Amino acid sequence: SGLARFIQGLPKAELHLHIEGSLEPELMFELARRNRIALPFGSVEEVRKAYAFSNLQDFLDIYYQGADVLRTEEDFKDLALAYFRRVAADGCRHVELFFDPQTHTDRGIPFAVVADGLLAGMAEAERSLGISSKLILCFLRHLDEDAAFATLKAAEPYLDRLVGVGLDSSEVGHPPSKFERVFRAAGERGLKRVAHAGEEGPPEYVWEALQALNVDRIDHGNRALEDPRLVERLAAEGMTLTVCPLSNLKLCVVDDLKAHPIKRMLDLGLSATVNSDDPAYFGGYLGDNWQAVAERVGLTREDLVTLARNSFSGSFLTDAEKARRI
Ligand code: ES4
Ligand code: ZN
Repeated sequence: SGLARFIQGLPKAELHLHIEGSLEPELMFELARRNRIALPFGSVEEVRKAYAFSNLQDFLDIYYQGADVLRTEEDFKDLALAYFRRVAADGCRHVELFFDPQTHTDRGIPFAVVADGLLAGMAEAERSLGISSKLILCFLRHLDEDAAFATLKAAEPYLDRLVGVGLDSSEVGHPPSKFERVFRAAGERGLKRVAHAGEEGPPEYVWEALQALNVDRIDHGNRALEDPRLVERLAAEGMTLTVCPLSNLKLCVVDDLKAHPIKRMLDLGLSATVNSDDPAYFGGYLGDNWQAVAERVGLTREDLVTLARNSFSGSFLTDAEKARRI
C-alpha cells in the first residue's frame, strides 16, 4: 500500500531493541541442534503458542529460557545478523541494541563470548547491509547492585565499544534508585545512560530515572502521562522516549492499539520514537510497529516524519555520523 511504501522509504533508527528478544523459534531450534541442547518444545508452532503473555513477568520467564540456546560467539553473531537482515528490509538505517550480559554470564558464558559475537555481527551488518549500530549494556534490575557492578567490571575491556548502559527486566519493586551508584560509575567512564521506566512502574520511577540515574533517554515512559508535571519536564528537556507499540499490546500495557498514547505523546510535545523491543516475541519488527500505529492510531504523514526525525535526534550518533545516516 501507499502507507507501507511511505514508511519503508522513511530513513528510520531503532533505539529500543533487546537482541535476545530477536531470537526467532526457527533459529532457537537450529542453535539447540548445533549445541546439542534439549528444548522443552517439540516444534516451532509449539514455541509460538507459548508466546501469550498477560504481563511483563510472564514474558521475561520465557525470554530468559529461550536465551539458553545461545552458547558460542558464532551464536551471538548469527542472532545479530538475522535481526539486521530483517530490519534492513524495513528501511532501518541505524540501531542501538541492548544486550543482557548477566543472562549469559550467570550460565557460565564469558562476557567476551557474548560481546565479541554481537560486535562481529554489527560489523558485518555495517559492511554488507549499510546499517550502523551501537551497543548498550543492560543491567538486570531484579538482581542486586553488586551484580551490576561486577558486570560493569567485566565490561572494562570493552568500554570503547559500548555506547551506554541501560536498565531492564522486572520493573515493579526495582526502582531506578537501586542502581544510582553503578549508573554514576558508568557515567564517569564516559557511557550514556538509559533506563526502562514507566512501562509497568509508576511515574515516580520515571522521575527517579531522571534524577537518580541522570538518563539520556527513557525506555517506554508510557506511565509518565499520568503526571502533568513530569510531562512538562520531559517536554522541556526534549527527552526522548523509546516507545514500543506491539510490546505494549502483547504485555497488556495498553488494551487496544487504537488507544495507544503515541499520538498524545507527540501532541504533548514529547520526543517519542517507535521501536520493536523484542520482535520475535511480540509479533513484529520495526516496520510492523510503524505500520500498526500509523493505521490503528491514525497518524498523519507529518506525524510519521516527526517520529523518523525523533529516532535520529534521540540517537547517540554524533552530529557527523547523523549527517551521513539521514
Ligand atoms: C524487556 Cl519489554 C521489556 N521490559 C523490561 N525488560 C525487558 N527485557 C527484554 N524485554
Ligand atoms: Zn525493552
